[in-house]
Amino acid sequence: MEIKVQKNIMNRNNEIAAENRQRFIDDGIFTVNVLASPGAGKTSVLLKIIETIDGKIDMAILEGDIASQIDTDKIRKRGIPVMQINTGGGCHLDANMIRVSLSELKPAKNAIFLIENVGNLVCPSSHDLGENMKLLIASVPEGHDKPYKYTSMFAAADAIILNKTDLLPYIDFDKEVFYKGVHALKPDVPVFEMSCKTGDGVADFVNWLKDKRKLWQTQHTK
Ligand SMILES: Nc1nc2c(ncn2[C@@H]2O[C@H](COP(=O)(O)OP(=O)(O)O)[C@@H](O)[C@H]2O)c(=O)[nH]1
Ligand SMILES: [Mg+2]
Repeated sequence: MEIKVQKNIMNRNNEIAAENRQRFIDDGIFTVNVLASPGAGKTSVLLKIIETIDGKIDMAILEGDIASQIDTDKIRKRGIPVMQINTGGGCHLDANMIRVSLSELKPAKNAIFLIENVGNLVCPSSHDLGENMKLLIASVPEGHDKPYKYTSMFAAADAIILNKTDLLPYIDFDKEVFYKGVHALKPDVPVFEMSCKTGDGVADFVNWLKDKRKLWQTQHTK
């Protein structure tokens, strides 16, 4: 019985995700679902993207957290439309939360819409939001073994950022082991090494993101 209820919930989530996806196509909104464990650097990466885009493309941000407005306050200071969803204990965002946020945020046509999901490497990977891509942020202090332990999350990622590379000299992080684990799950996934502290790797990633958006717009929008 419980399994049936769960199946119905997932079916409904997927229906709403499909509606969100259509809305994104209709309005040319390129949507990125940002996934990571707590503290990996999701908000820091969003701030770097905002800084690099520098107002040249409209943006909107949705912040998902169990509690608090902390991340929303950081984004709001940059003058970008932002909304906070507190799940009150829920470990992931769902498609309906995105639908509700769209009517409040009203992202501009052709905007980049970044969704910071709740920090964990388990549940968010299995909930389609209607996004164009899942961006996974791993970070050096978490260790090189994470692709071996959180396989569904790494397998679901369309792109991976390895953040906090400024800490590589201080932490036993074996990049070769990390990349081997990543590529065993997804041989072609792009991986961007980045430090939000020094800014290394930010421009390369944002250029790639802009190219992805352009390609998607030519393929999917009128
Ligand atoms: N050394 C270092 N610290 C970072 C980097 N990126 C983020 N941080 C720090 O890591 C902590 C968590 O970052 P935050 O962006 O809030 O992570 P989130 O919980 O995934 O949104 C903060 O103290 C950041 O300043 C980085 O590239 N290098
Ligand atoms: Mg955050």
